[in-house]
Amino acid sequence: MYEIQDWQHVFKLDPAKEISDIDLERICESGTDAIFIGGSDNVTMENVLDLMSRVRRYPVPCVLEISNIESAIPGFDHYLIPSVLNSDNVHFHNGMLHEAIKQMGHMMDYDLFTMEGYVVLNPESKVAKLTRSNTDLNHDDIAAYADMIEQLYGLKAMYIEYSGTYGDVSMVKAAKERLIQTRLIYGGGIDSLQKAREMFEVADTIVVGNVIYTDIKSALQTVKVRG
Ligand code: 1GP
Repeated sequence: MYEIQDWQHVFKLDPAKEISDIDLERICESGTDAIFIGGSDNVTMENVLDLMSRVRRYPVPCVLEISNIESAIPGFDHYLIPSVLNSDNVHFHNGMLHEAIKQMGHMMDYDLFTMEGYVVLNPESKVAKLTRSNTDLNHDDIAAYADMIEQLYGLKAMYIEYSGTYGDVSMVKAAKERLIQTRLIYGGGIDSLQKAREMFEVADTIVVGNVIYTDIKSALQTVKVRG
């Protein structure tokens, strides 16, 4: 069983981006807790399958963060389903999920799936534009989303997504203060050990993405946050 409670540090690989075998080996053998595979655009069955089979050579949990139905393929250790709560488009709350269950529910092992209550906060990110997220939120807004996710939806994970930029620590704190059992996952702009440490002081899990492709050495340094 792969439990999100066990994950402190995660690398997120984008199937639409190139990564050499040597860099992939460094990432997979870095001591990180899991590899997430996910992205906002150009995510296809082919590139997800290709990346999954390459990551599979290493004994690290391989997790698909589902971006679209087409690329939701079997073979992963775990699946994360983002529900973007500050999107104005119901498709990104539950529409895609409803369609997926209609098509594939009969063969889904629900124990392998975890829903993430997503809140997207970088207005310039692809994910914010794609999902038409309202990123103009204050501390009360994010705290209310945290309560909604844990107290009402009862989700195991809240994901604060600043993809592409380093986030406002005080916003992450405002969410964390409301959460009791729900795990707080933070991703966005972590490109150094110092930033990794700062966010990991607040969040339960940190996700490191883009810097893998721009500065692999700094990416590898971030794993040191793990206890
Ligand atoms: C993206 O949250 C992840 O979904 C990580 O963000 O790519 O900015 O590291 P970065």
